[in-house]
Amino acid sequence: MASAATTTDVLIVGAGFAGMYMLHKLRQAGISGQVVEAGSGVGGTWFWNRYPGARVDIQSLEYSFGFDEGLQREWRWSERYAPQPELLAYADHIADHFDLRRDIRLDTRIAAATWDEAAQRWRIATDTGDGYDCRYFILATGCLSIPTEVSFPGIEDFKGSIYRTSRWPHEGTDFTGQRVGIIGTGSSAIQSIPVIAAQAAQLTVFQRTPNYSVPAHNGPIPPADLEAWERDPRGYRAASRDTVGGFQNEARTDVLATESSPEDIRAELDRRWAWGGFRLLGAFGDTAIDPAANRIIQDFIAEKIREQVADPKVADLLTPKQHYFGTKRPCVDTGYFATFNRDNVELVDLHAAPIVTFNTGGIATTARQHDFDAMVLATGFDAMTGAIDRIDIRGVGGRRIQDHWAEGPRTYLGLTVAGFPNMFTITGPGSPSVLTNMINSIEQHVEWIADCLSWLADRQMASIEATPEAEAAWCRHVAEAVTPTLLPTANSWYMGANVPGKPRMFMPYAGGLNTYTDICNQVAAKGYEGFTIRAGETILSDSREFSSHPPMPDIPAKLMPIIVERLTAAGFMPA
Ligand code: NA7
Repeated sequence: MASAATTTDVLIVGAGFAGMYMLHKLRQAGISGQVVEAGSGVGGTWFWNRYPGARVDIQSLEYSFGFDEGLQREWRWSERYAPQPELLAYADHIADHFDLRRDIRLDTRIAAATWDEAAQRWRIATDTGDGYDCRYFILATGCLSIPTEVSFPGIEDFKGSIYRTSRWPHEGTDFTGQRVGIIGTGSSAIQSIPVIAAQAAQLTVFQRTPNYSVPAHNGPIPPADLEAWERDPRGYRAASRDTVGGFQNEARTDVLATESSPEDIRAELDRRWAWGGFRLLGAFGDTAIDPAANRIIQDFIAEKIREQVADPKVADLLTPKQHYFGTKRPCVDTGYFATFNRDNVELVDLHAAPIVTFNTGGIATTARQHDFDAMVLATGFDAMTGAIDRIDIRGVGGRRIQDHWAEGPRTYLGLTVAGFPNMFTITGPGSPSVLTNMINSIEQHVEWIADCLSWLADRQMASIEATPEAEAAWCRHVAEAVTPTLLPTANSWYMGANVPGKPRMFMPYAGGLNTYTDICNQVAAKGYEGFTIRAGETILSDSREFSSHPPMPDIPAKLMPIIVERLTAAGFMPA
């Protein structure tokens, strides 16, 4: 393979926002990069997820890059929450504006990557038979790129059309006059159901688990936000990045729902509901930890569902009861619940009537036959690890990433993996990623990686590798950060719970983007502590420890007993 391989400093997998910004940032540092992308266009998530109603769930003013003044000034979003075509246009604009396409190869998958210890380089193989020889290997593969391989008995017999939300046809679909069925009630389904219902003759929604959804109240960008942004775009972005979630949320960590009066709670939740989107998450400091506080928000949302859905039985079925609010990423909708008031929409509760089989006409549940012209599968993703462990990645000594991650993904800082030198993950497991505004997390990762590679180049170093000790300490910290919260209690894709056989482990870092950024900066400032850095026989640094722990947050006294109990039970504090 070596003779057929193209040489580059850095091979980047994926031409979504992460891969494109990485390429641009490396070029600025004088480092050559090549992006390889499986799709036939750039845009990642926004290239693939073209289902009707697809749009971002973070306000576009914040879900956009801040690294370039010109880009910021010339791009204007048409709505608070941009729709998929506009997000894809933004991705294309970035590719053109920064002249990235000449180093992006489309329609090509990376099949394998092998670390050559002697040369301290990665040997990369594509699915077209050629390859790359590179110093650094960067996985910008996205957290929600690989659809779950759900399969239903008899699905191959179905005579109608089958669509996956995550692989929607580029030419679009026309459901006019059709009977459509949709499986799933996650974010993709909740966004597409109102749009499909408005077009199709009949829409049947097969629901296994109801989800919390808050209204987007989409429309023009709120004037106050636009003014604040226009006054000081840099300051606006910095304020977004200096938050737990990477977006401005008016978080009130010191106000507890369980200590507030019913009138104050109501006023605050009503205000946030009217504003829309994720702002509900920041209302009180105890809802992510204390079940009693979470219950208050659950009851509030249940009431909002009852207000929107005319049939009390349907409203009850649509009300989540099996997980706490916020333990799965809440959905942000436009008219979802009210869609169930339409005469042409039916809700099927899969707990009461499970699917027995697909057949030529449609779906047979234990209750009856449902006939369809088209089926939509909105059944989710093999999140966070799916796109990485489908590549045959072999590190030091030929160790496979799948083996290293057999009990769940292990990383140092969510950026690197022990035994896999010079390999970086952007928004990988162990980083805040999917708990945040992804664009801000991407910016932070790309900038940290580019700084690291420049630092190594300045010192003429050939490789950087997380030590097993630092990786173990980081994994422990990731587990410790989430343990006090309710997050691990849900069967979420954060936990790997939606993929049969996937290890159950909370994958993203729940300590907050702001805290995480501080930790990463401290690690770099200490000369990349927790890494072995070398060129051939020369070892520049071999600091095994990871000592850059965050300061203890200010925790309201009332929550301390719950937190201590959970940390003790999990072995993080002595009994
Ligand atoms: P999600 O949120 O993982 O939703 C998948 C949905 O599909 C969910 O309602 C699942 O029910 C349902 N599902 C999955 N498999 C089945 C089977 N076999 N039978 C019936 N129902 C099934 O994926 P999305 O694409 O909607 O959203 C992913 C993220 O993208 C989202 O969080 C946003 O951040 C953007 P379950 O809950 O497992 O009972």
